[in-house]
Amino acid sequence: MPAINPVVDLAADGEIAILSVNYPPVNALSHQVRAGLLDGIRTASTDPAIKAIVLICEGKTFIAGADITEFGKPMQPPGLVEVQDAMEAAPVPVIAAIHGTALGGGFEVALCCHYRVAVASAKCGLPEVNLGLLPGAGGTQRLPRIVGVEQALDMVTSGKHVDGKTALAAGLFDELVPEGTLRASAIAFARKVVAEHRPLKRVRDADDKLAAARGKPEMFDAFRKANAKKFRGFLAPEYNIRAVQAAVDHPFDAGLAIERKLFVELMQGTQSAAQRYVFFAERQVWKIPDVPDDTQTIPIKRVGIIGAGTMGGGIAMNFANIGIPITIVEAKQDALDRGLGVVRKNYERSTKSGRLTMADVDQRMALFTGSLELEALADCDLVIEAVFENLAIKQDVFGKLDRIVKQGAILATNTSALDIDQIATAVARPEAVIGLHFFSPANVMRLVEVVRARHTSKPVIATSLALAKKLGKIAALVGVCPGFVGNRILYARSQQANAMLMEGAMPWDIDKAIYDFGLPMGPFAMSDLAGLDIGWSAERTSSSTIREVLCERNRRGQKTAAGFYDYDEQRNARPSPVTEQIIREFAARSGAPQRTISEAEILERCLYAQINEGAKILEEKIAIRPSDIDIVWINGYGWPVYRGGPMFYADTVGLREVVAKLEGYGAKLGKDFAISPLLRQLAADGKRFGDLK
Ligand code: T1G
Repeated sequence: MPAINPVVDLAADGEIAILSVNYPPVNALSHQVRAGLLDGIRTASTDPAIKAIVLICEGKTFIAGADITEFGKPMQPPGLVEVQDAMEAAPVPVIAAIHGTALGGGFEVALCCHYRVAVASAKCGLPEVNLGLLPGAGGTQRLPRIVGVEQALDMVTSGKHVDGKTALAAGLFDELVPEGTLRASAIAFARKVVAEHRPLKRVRDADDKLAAARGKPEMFDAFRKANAKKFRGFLAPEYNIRAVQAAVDHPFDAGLAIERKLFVELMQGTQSAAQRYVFFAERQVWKIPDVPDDTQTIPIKRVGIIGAGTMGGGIAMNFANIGIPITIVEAKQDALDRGLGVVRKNYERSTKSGRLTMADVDQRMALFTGSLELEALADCDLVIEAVFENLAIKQDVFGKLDRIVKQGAILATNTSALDIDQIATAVARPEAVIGLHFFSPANVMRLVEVVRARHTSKPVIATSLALAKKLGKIAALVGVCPGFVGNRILYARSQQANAMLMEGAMPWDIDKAIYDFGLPMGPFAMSDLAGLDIGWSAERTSSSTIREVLCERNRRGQKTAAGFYDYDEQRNARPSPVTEQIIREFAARSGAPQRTISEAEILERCLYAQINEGAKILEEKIAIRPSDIDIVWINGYGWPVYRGGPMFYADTVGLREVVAKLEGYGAKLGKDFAISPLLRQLAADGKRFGDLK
């Protein structure tokens, strides 16, 4: 049988045709793959010697979806539906042979085959919602016909990958075959189907699972209600729900047309553009121009953590989760016991949700060695310091580590703001010093800012990034400056938020604007959660800021049931007349003129100040690319992924508009505020941050 094209091959094993795709890295459904599949199916279907067709893929995975790099470009024929129709209508059985991850359009192709066999390690799913989309090639119509409405709703709105056993039980796979035997087993399965004259199972014809849901529209509303918090701000989950409902309410082709219409609406929207941008940004962030992929890395077999507090304990859990033994050092026994106790409690909490068993908890706790001696860290490959945020204390610790820890080890600090070059002056091997800035709770938050200091070596950088990936984190390599990327941009926003308090806005006005924009919490609610007395002391207080006055009045945040907000027993926040009075009096004392500030101004001043700071960070090469800044803010500060991050958002607003608004606000932005020259230049040139490579 003829090879079809460079990425699709057609061969035969006797009466069984084998249509194989070989388009690395993930056999995405590019136009060439689509053309090859259509041609292959037609050729095999019209060959009288062929009794069945096996569709299989080379490389690491079955088709992992439509080719996302083709989105936004004119679609080249054939369309995917044409390919699918040819498969479903084939006169002989078509069997999908699945390994790796059959995702999106790839799984939709498999659902058009009459049978699906897979190795046990295979996964399948419709993750389009993570791209701000829905399965646009029949997935929302065929999936519920196999698994029923509830499981279909869960799969298309979560985008989760379902494992082989679950897929078999749900009827998505017809047979699981031994690892490494996929091709031969699929051919044998095809022969069995032919020999037993099994029917050409067309999923589109199935109806019983839909019938069970017909006349029960309330189940969709119940699903919406149960997930309202999770879906807040996102368009795609709602569109997925409507498409699945169309499968219940309409015949197949009518449902397919509704799915198509909803898909096109999402594809043309800004949310999907943002989420597709983030998909590629999450892959770009690991690429460091001057640290090649083949840079030598240091094997990390044992990790040392200094400080068993909230951060130290959380960081340590990440390593125990992947089986790396940890030595955790504290100054006092009670602090050590308390720290390890918190770690065990956190693990035990996971047994309640069934994520861990008690055996898992014991196995992870067995990886912990507690000590009161820094000398216990001598043989560690990586030591992470998580002690009190004070430069002198950190320099003292690093000086001691330099004398104790074996050569070749990485000496890392979890500082969230201090100058790591200053910390590195305490050691004779500054090339081994790096910042690993985890976010609290460190065992949960996905982001790590990997901070490259002046002398940090490339193997230390490469090792730290590879390790972050192994920990299941997303890491952005950033340079040394106060607050690195995340906190520095947060500080720029706080300056505007605090300034607007003095001009007449209330904390709840500002928080509402930020919350409605899509962040999980505004700056003042966040401060109340963290505690207003961080860095405050009753001895040194001088009523010089609103925050100090609040602390002096024992309004230190949620923990005192009062801060910027008042809190009830369930910690629900409500605007506080006491805080309002404190702010009004404070502003009056400072002579600041009061005025009503619009939600638009609140947002623009907060967000555009962040964008401006991001531009300065790029100017200073503290971040490698704008999308890294977006990755930091999406994964560390709750910036909604459907807005792409501050830098992507700036491009959707238009940089000229951002500059014009900042110029418009002028002195209100503060005497030290200056518009970034890079931002000005890009705006003047009609360019976007997205044009910066
Ligand atoms: N299109 C184009 N490129 C893709 C791609 C895709 N679908 N998936 C991955 N890549 C690239 C990726 O950018 C990277 O490139 C390389 O492959 C390796 O990826 C009609 C409309 C499959 C689980 O959402 O989830 O079908 O950086 O680093 O960790 O309904 O990739 O090396 O240059 O992620 O092993 C639906 C997306 C599409 C799946 C593999 N499908 N991909 O993970 O490798 S929409 C998806 C993934 C759709 C239809 C709709 C993962 C993976 P580079 P990687 P990995």
